[in-house]
Amino acid sequence: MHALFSRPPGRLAAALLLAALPACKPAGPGGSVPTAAAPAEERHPLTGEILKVDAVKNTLLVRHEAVAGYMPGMTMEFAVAAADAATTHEGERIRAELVVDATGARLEKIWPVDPVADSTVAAAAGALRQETTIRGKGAFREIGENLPDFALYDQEARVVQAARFHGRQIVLNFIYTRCPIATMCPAATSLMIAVQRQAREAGVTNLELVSITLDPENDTPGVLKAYAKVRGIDTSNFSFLTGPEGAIKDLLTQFGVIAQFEGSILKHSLSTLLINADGKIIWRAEGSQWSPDEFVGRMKKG
Ligand SMILES: [Cu+2]
Repeated sequence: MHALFSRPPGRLAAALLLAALPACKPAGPGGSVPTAAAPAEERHPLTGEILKVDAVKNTLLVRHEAVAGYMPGMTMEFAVAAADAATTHEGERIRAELVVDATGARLEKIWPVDPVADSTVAAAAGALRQETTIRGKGAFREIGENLPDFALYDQEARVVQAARFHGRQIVLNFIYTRCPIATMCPAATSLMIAVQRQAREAGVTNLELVSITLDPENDTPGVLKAYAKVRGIDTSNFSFLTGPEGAIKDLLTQFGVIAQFEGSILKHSLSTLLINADGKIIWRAEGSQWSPDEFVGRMKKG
């Protein structure tokens, strides 16, 4: 009998108890007790220059500008994700989100700041915007039309322009790294990997696989790099691209992909396109039930 009651509370019970604590309210007027505020997470935009990358400790030493309303400019070490430590380099200027919580200060959402790269990406985004507007209802690119021009960042934070793929056959889709639905983006990425392998086996020598993020707000170059690394993806001819939200929206319009946030879940459709070496769209498949043969069979070999 005693054993029943002397058992320590289960983990769940303990968690519930802890969760209930901060909700305790003073009973009434005058009974107000100063409660230690829950260790709130603060987020501030930060810009600065990387002085040192430590890819073992996963830290960046950054000489940063003043963080409005938070701290003056100084040189400070920040924790970062392993992929960010692997993507950034000394001497690089970055913009990031400074996250301060009970565990310390870290940088998230790290983007390179390079005037030349940024102006290339911004100019392409502007042209894409204009073109999408001009095409209006005809923005959607049918089979037989060309790949639109774009400039985005890849998983190494390098600028990638559509022109780079000229003379290459491309399989292109849109995914996002946080997609929780196994039959959607994770399945799409598995299919892309299968296409990559089967095309190689079939003797296709000029294939490029391109996955553009649907969620550029979260999917920075470092996040995309981590996504590829965790899945053991061979990125020698498989690029993960991100960039300005506007440019990605316009590409979605032109490629006929629907994506909309509902709370924190991004509801989206899936399309995969095959573009030939002349930059012409020659095939597309919807959803994630297609077979890699559909694509590999339509590729030029040798
Ligand atoms: Cu998805």
